[in-house]
Amino acid sequence: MSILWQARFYTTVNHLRNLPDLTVPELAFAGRSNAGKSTAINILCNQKKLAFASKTPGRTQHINYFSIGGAHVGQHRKDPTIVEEIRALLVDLPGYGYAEVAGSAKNHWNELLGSYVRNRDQLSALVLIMDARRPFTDLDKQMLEWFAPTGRPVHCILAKADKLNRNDATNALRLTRSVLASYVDQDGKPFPYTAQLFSALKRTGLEEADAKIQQLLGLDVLPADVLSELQVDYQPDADDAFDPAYDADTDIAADRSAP
Ligand SMILES: Nc1nc2c(ncn2[C@@H]2O[C@H](COP(=O)(O)OP(=O)(O)OP(=O)(O)O)[C@@H](O)[C@H]2O)c(=O)[nH]1
Ligand SMILES: [Mg+2]
Repeated sequence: MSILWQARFYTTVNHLRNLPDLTVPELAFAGRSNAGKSTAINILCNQKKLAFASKTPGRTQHINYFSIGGAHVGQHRKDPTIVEEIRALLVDLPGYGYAEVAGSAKNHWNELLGSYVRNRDQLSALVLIMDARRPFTDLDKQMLEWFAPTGRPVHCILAKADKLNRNDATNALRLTRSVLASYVDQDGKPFPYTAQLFSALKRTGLEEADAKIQQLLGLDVLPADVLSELQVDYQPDADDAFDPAYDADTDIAADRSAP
């Protein structure tokens, strides 16, 4: 069982001014419309209808937030989420590149998405979901360009890998990694960018994605309050101090010869 299975719907936002004021780390799923963002969230969180997935592109039109922590797996959905116990937020972003969206709505989305990924302090990492058959469309590159100045990690998920044969899937992954490697900072150091293949249909790449997301959100370590409880309150006294004249061999020999 993954901690992501605890995910619950938290809020939906249509304007940046309404973004939640929690300070916990956020991880956002970005990608073209129909790439498989909502489906990936559902399968990672082991819930059929957490995020709306649909055959109709442009289904996710607002920024949807899901909380991790603050509720248990199997808790009734009418039981309130304990906000103070939320440890992280997953964010399902509206897809971009959907041709049939009217001009003004398209501008609204682009502005919303651009400002969000560039300016959201809590945004610890981006999961960029791309159709494995056509990674790195211009809009995907635009997304990376927006986010790159933050220096924060990006994990690319090549979704719908079931639509490719093994050879083509391997090539898509290789191509993706080489594009990612071309992003370097002023000192020539590569950005923390990673990639993997994924299929919601076949459930391939699920464990890898789950582990990566937990790591990016710091959920793979115990929370600070649990850690501090586990810590033994150890204060070395003077006798414990290291004595440079101490010779372990002599000590052991003396010990052995003792009656
Ligand atoms: N074969 C296959 N189909 C998938 C996979 N992932 C998603 N799909 C299908 O792709 C379609 C779009 O999936 P969504 O998850 O709604 O896509 P989205 O990125 O959230 O789209 P928007 O909300 O429009 O931005 C649905 O019909 C899914 O069933 C996959 O791994 N394999
Ligand atoms: Mg969606």
